[in-house]
Amino acid sequence: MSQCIGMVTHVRVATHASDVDGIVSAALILIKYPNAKIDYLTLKDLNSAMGIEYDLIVDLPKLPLAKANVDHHISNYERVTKNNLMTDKDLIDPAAPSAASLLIKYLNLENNPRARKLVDLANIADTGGYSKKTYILDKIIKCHSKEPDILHKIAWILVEKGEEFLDDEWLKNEWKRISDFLEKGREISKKIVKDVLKRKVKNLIVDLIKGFPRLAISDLQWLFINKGGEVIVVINRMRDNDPICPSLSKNANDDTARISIRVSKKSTFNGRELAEKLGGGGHVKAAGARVKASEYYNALGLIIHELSRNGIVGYIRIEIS
Ligand SMILES: [Mn+2]
Repeated sequence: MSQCIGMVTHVRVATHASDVDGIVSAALILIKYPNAKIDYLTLKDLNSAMGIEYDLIVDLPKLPLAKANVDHHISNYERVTKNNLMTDKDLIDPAAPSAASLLIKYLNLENNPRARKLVDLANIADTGGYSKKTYILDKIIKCHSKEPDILHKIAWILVEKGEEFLDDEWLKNEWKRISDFLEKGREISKKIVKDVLKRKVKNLIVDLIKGFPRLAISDLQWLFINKGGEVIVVINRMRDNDPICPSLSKNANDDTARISIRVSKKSTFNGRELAEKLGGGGHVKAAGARVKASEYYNALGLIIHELSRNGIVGYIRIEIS
C-alpha cells in the first residue's frame, strides 16, 4: 500500500515523541519528505493539537482534522473502526510490530536498505525485545522526550547514519554523558531487587522521593520482573532536578505523583484494572496513572490493598541526596 500525502512540499506530520518507533517514523518521513514539518507529541499534547490539519499522524491516535493516520495501537484501531473514521488514506493495523513497519510500506521505502534497518530497531523496541542499539537509542530519546528540536536532530542523524547512528559524534557524546548516570540507577536497582526477592516479595512498591535517575525507572521495573518478581509499581514523587536529563524534571513541581505499573508475563494480575481504579489506564502488563499529591495516601492504600491479594507486598522508599 502506498499513498501520496499531499502535493505541497511542506507536509505537516505529527509523530510520537517519546520512543524509538516515533523517532524512526520521523526519520522515514524525512527520507521521503526532507522539508516536512514534524511535531513530536506525547499523548498529553494531543488535546492542544486537536485543531491542526495534519497531513499525517504516526504512532498516535487519529485526530479529527488529520488527513491520514498510520498506527498500530489497538485502542486507536478499535475507536477508529467503531466510529467509522477509517478512510482509504489510513493504515492502522494492530497486528503490526511497530508504526514504522507500516510507514515504510505507506511511503514506498521498502527498497531502501537504511530505512529497513531503522524499522528493525523500531520493531525490537515496540515488541519488548532487546538489542544494545535499541536500548541506547531509546534512552537518549527518553532523555530528550520533551525537547522537539533535539528529537528532530536525532531523526536527521538516523536519516544520515542509519543503524550506525552511534558513529555520530553528538550521539556518541550523549551516550557517554548518560550511561554513567544510568549505571548508578541500575546499581541501586540491583540492590533493591536482590534484597526484596530474598524476602519473597512478589509485588513491589517503589516510592521515589529524591535522587533516583528518572531514566533508569524502566530498568528497575525490568530487572525486578526479569529476576522473578510479578508486579512492580513505581510511584514517582521526585521534585528535585534531574542532573543529566533536566527536561524530564521540568514538570516536577506540578504536585502530582506519577504511577507506573509493570506486570510479568507469568502473572495473572491485571495492571490495567489497578491503573483504572487510580484514574489512569493502559495495558494489562503495562499501565499507569497520575494522582494529586493530596490523594497520595488514598492511592497508596488502594495499591497495597490490591497487591496484597496477589501475595507478599514489599514497599521501598528511595531518597538519595
Ligand atoms: Mn509504536
